[in-house]
Amino acid sequence: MKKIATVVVILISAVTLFAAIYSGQAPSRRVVPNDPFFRFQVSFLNPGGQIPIERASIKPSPVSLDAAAGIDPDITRAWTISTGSRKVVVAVLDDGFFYNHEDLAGNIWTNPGESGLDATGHPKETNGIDDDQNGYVDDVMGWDFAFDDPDPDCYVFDGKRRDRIQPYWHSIAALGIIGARGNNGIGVAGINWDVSMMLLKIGAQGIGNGEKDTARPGRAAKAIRYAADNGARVINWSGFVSDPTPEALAELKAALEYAGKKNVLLIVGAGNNGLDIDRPENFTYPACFPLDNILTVAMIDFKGGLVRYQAGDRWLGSNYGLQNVDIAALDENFTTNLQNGRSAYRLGGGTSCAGPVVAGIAALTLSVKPDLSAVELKKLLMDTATRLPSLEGKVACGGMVNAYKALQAARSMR
Ligand SMILES: [Ca+2]
Ligand SMILES: [Ca+2]
Ligand SMILES: [Ca+2]
Repeated sequence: MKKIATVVVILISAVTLFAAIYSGQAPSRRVVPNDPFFRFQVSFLNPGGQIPIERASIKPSPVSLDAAAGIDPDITRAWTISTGSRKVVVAVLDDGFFYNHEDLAGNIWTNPGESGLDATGHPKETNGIDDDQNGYVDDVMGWDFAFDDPDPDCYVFDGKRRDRIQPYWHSIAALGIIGARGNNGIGVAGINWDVSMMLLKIGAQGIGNGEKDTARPGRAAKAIRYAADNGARVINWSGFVSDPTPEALAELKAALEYAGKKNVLLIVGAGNNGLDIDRPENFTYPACFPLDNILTVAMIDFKGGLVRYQAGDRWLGSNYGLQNVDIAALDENFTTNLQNGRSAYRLGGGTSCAGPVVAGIAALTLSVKPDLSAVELKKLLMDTATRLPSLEGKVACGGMVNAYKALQAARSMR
């Protein structure tokens, strides 16, 4: 209990701390950060009812969410236990990153072997030497597996050069949900106020020029091996490979098995097609590999239902499957974005945003108990999930991720 008291005292000096009393429950504490847009982060703290929020920080457009109180991952109570650690490394696989974002830059991973000065006084990150001999030259924040260079930036490719910033919300949202700097008076709070996010770029707009991107599984496999070899414990990949060859699938699966041996847990979104991905005709990868170091995430709405919506004459929504989908999380997250080349914030959704919620909570759990194995971490997250009737028979644990319960469980194992 001593450790808890210390954490709480430190937090009191840093943030607003107040007691909330629920009927029939003991008073419980919540930590609310000072980030100005935290008030729109209903996916972290859902008061229920009709909730007015904005869709974006630039050109605000109000939207009203119809919510049921308590449908959230209880992150504000989890923060009484931990707000994260720079020691926990989360690798993010995506198609290019805006790492200079005002609310992300402080939580980007720095490769210790490629930072500081070399023997001749030159910065290791730009000296053209593979200082840590990991096979990658000047890989200070990760790697660009699309262009095979050390800069995992978010530029479009016109066939010859990279010259225009890509307004690509997907990767920026994933980073912000997992680890936007918290309680810094800027923007939003990530699930981890402090964390190290390794940037692994596996594709870019323009690659393949509209043809099938057959090299994507190979790039992803390399990125997964890189993450496992360079200290990541969690990988977030809000994506899938389309129409892979059997050889490409085997290569990808082997990389994930390798990562599993190094205790790396892959968090992946279940996909947004509204399909039962236990049916072989709907299999999607990496979500459907039968590996115990993969955690596949469905998306739920603010009333606790599996997301389902009509698009034209088709029904879309969260993919599901008792075998291949493990847990659920809220998908609509107000988080970091890039707009007109500048740091911005907006509402993002889809299983691409539900996945990072679980990845963020996995990292937060490791900040409390770093020596959990990948399998133990997956089991802990599933065992502590909040059961919801809508998820029975749809996802393996029948529940939505619960950060507070996960961190309590991790703490009790210390
Ligand atoms: Ca290197
Ligand atoms: Ca170097
Ligand atoms: Ca912030």
